[in-house]
Amino acid sequence: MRFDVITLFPEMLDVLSAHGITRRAHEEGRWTIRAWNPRDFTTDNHRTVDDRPFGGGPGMVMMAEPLALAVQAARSAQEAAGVGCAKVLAMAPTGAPLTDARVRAWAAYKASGLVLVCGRYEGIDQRFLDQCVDEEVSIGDFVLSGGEIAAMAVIDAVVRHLPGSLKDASAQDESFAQGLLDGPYFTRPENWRGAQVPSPLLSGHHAQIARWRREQALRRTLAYRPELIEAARTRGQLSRQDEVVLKLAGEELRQVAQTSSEQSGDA
Ligand code: 6GU
Repeated sequence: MRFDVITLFPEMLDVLSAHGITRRAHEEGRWTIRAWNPRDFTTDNHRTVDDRPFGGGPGMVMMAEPLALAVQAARSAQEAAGVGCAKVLAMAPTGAPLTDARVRAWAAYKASGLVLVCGRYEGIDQRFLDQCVDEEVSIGDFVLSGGEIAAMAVIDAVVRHLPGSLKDASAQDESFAQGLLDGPYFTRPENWRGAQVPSPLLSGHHAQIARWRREQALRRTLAYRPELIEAARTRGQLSRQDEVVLKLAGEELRQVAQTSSEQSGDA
């Protein structure tokens, strides 16, 4: 897979090919990356890429033309290399949330190219987004100083799903693959500073281990991401036994919430 990234800070992208799973997959030729600097597509002496927003307000806006020329150059380079451009993505906190489903959909374009546009400053001229971008992507409800870290998050998540990137079946079980958060993991020693590994994991009894792990995944998801429980329920992915676990876990969570609000002196 080929990634072309439009960024004012091309060096930021180097870490992906330097470490870990993404490095190995890069060395194996599973993906390539090229940066394009919008400054190289300006025509004025100052190489201007941003300007003040019409209508006033703080901050600066990225101009449409240098971005459009950079995207056009990236698309042409992809075509010339024999990889069609599948999608142009723009990274912005105003985008639609990144999800496992979107990541897997993009990874399915494994023989093609993605173009990722990184915003800086307050925003990007809307006309460029309307005319040159297919999808806008946010990696969460917080604001980064630029889209580069978000683009790297997208590339990392996509590369993990390219065939051969992961050694084993880990992508099958990992968090979100089943619509739930993964449960806790433990390794040696069995007793670490007085804390024991939960006994079901030491039982050697596969069905018991699987049941315990399912319960832990349900409990964690209910506590941190209750909307994922509701979604799994709607998809018909929760068994009667799951519902029993969730009922008990929900009561325990309400009990804990009530105890801590009493201790903090709430009504
Ligand atoms: Cl994609 N960009 C920026 N600048 N901030 C973000 C983001 C993206 N996603 C969350 N916050």
